[in-house]
Amino acid sequence: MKANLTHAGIQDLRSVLELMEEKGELSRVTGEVDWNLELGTLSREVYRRKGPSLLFENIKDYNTPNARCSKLATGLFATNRRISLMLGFEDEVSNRELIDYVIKKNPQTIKPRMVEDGVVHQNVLMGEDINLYDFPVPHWHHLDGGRYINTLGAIITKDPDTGETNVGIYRGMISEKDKIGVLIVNSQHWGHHWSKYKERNEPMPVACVYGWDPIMDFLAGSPIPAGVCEYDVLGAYREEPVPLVKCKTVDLEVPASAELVVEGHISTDPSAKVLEGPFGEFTGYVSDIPTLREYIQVSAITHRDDPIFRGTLEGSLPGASGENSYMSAIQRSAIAFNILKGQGIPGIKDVYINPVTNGTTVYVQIKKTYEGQPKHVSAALWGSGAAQFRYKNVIVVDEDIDPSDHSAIDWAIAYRVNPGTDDLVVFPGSFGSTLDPSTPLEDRSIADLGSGLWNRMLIDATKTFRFPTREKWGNKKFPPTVHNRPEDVELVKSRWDDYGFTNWDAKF
Ligand SMILES: Cc1cc2nc3c(=O)[nH]c(=O)nc-3n(C[C@H](O)[C@H](O)[C@H](O)COP(=O)(O)O)c2cc1C
Ligand SMILES: [Mn+2]
Repeated sequence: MKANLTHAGIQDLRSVLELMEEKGELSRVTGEVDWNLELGTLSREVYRRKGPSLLFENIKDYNTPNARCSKLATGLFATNRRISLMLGFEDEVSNRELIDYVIKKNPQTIKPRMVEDGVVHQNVLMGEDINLYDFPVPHWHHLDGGRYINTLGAIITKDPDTGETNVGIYRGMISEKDKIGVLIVNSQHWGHHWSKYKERNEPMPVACVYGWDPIMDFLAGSPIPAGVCEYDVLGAYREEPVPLVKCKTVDLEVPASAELVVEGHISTDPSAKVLEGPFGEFTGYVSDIPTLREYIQVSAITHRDDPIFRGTLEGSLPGASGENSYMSAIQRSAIAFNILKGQGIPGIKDVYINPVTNGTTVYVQIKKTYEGQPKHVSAALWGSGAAQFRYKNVIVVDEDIDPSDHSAIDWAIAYRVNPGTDDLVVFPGSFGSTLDPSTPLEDRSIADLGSGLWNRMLIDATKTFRFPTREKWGNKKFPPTVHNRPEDVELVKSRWDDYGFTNWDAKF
């Protein structure tokens, strides 16, 4: 299936919602739904049933004629078919085709273009008019510390030294009508910027963009290398420059046809803190406790007429993974592929991530030509900045094992791994996730360590080259498997209709 390379027609969130509706991938929720827990609960139940993306049109307290914002879109990424459509394919393509497309596009760039004005500035609110509670931000999950406004918002910041812009997704919770509490992890790109603003003792300007071409979110939620602006990569995906407008109160640029933008600053005053957390995280576990953290002091809100808020229920659970999980599985596989190729490791055949781990576990299929190759793979992945929060477990398999087939993986681990040898390698004290509940709390303290610490694991489930060859195994180091010989299969196939099976009408 060919990608529609011009990505034509997708200029904003609305055109994607239309596309999804046309393709039977969007359901409007017309009955009243409460933003308070009901909307999140319903989202989970829709994920569990592999249901459509949703446009909520009747949200409690926001369904009055004078409501500033009455709609919320969610679930746009929660299947590979929807990701395929969003990237411009006509219908669902295979996991591998998606990954190949992303591998090709992620390293490309086209610079954005500035435009004078855009519909994002149809409404500009400042001063007393600023009220985040005017927007139907859900209290997604009962264990969340509050209403998380930043779940699928693209957060824009600039490097104060180089002026480079970064676009990333980082959680944020409404704490007052003009304050969003945030969790800044130093190793994330806005964290790099934040460290520099702190050194300068200057507040960091921030813009939060909700609802635009979803490829923006697809890239903002993924580790595009530091110093590469996600807007530039987005331009390459669209094959045209991203049209940006200047913000009203901060020196930052946002897409001209975004639904909603919140502008503000994060103060470097150590006493400027609000309570943030806990949050139902991507791991499927609730993380941390209410903690005093930095906040975005809102200086302006701008939005289109009749804006559509964009957000998502976070948290992967077996059988009920959401948007972040699906998009991460594709992006993190493609990024791993690019890292391995970039390191010049030969024989990389496939990379697979099951959405439920968001990339915490990654399977790499290789054509093995040297014994140290699986270690070469894990070292390259763990040495990359993209390993923040990801690639904790690296499982390397041979060519005959389909990395997306769990029965094949289980078989390889059962019979190609000899625990107690270097088939199983643990790399302790590496940088890692602050959110993994299997890691002790003291190793997850951002305040003390700047980031999390992770013990990482390689399972080398490839056939070892260390055994001697044996003549009766055809001069191989491993015995032959009991797969049928092709010539025997041919015989059975040719005689299939003669066997006279009763009660079974299978065709060969
Ligand atoms: C829905 C969603 C929510 C996310 N929430 C957070 C978050 O709260 N904190 C965080 O550090 N990363 C979060 N991420 C992951 C980051 O977006 C990801 O690491 C990305 O690479 C950050 O951008 P950067 O590489 O430019 O720093 C989230 C991703 C998605 C898709
Ligand atoms: Mn970045």
